[in-house]
Amino acid sequence: MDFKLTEEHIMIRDAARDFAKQELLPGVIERDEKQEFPKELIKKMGELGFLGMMASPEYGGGGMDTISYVLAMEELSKIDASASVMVSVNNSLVCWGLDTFGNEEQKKKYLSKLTTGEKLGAFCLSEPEAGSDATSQRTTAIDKGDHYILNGTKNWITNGSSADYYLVIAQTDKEKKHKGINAFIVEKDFEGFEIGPKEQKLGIRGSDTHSLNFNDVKVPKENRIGEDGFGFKFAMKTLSGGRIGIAAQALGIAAGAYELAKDYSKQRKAFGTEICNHQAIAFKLADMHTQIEAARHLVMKAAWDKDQGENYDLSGAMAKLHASKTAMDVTVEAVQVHGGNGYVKEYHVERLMRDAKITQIYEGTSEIQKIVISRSILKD
Ligand code: COS
Repeated sequence: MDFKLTEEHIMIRDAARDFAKQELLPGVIERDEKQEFPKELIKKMGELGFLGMMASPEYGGGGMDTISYVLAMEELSKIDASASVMVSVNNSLVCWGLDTFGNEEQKKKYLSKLTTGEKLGAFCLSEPEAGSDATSQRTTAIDKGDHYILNGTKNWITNGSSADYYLVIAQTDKEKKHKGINAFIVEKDFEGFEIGPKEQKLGIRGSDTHSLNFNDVKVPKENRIGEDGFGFKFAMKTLSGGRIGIAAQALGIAAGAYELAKDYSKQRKAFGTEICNHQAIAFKLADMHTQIEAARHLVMKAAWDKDQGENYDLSGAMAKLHASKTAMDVTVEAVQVHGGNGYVKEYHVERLMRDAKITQIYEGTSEIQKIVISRSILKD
């Protein structure tokens, strides 16, 4: 066993850390308040290679391993989880999905633009009545020979209005249940595609989340991903990797809040000494650090499994379950360590606490992760 990072990993982690401090930290409070994220920042992330880290170099990707990706995700998430969710969706769901299951034409036409930040992607599975119960897709894709006609609504879509290309899951043949589901690439300007209102959210407020409507949207057959009926497997396989990215995001939120709390405790004085000298605070920091280290090991193990070609459904689900709980626990404690200052925006920890909650919900709730974990351990 070797717990050491390679020099290349350290370089990537440090580059992400510098970018987050220099480019994401200024304005992070205002972006959260206004619920916006400037296009130029997305472009910059693309130019620096953060949007297509693991994708094949022949399509403009960085060709990096999953360890590099989670290291970058952790660093970006310490500062701005709204930026990191855009990075995560574009990398693990959209680029990875297309790189792994798309055909040559789809990769040339779409992937090569998504890896560089020229275009941004979104992943559209959830519906008003199909969140956790993902097989119950109501959006339909009727086969019309050389094209499909899409009708329906998708909900809570990250990058909802800022994306250019949307991977959309829809039901082609209801009789066949999940085996009758397909995945499609939909372009923003396809006729009948409509972006619904922006959600007003508790956290990750900089990232734009929308519902989407499909009204007789004509999608060419060449935009279907994989064989007919492959859509549900496509979604499940893609989400398995996505969960590692979200676990890394949760880890970063926790680590960011912990670092702020530790620094604060060394400066703030009460009862004649820095508050870190009080066991009440020191023990909180000890618990936070231990939980974060455990989460980091689970995240790294899941990333390593993926890089080694091992099955990562179980390790990814465990990483997400534990890291997202850690993000909640640690951010709540970080606010407590900051006392009254923790409750105001300029100290950042209240935002991290609000951002943490979504990691227990999206890309499979904690309860869904427990389904995946329990099924996996009980099948042997
Ligand atoms: N990789 C490949 N295939 C998978 C898979 C995975 N990780 N997980 C499930 N499948 C396949 C199964 O093998 C099965 O195919 P076969 O019938 O050919 O064997 C098919 O998918 C259906 O699986 P299953 O019967 O287990 O479906 P369930 O309805 O019981 O649901 C869960 C399984 C709960 C795990 C799934 O619905 C899920 O992950 N839901 C959460 C979705 C989600 O993350 N939503 C958030 C949206 S993104 S913000």
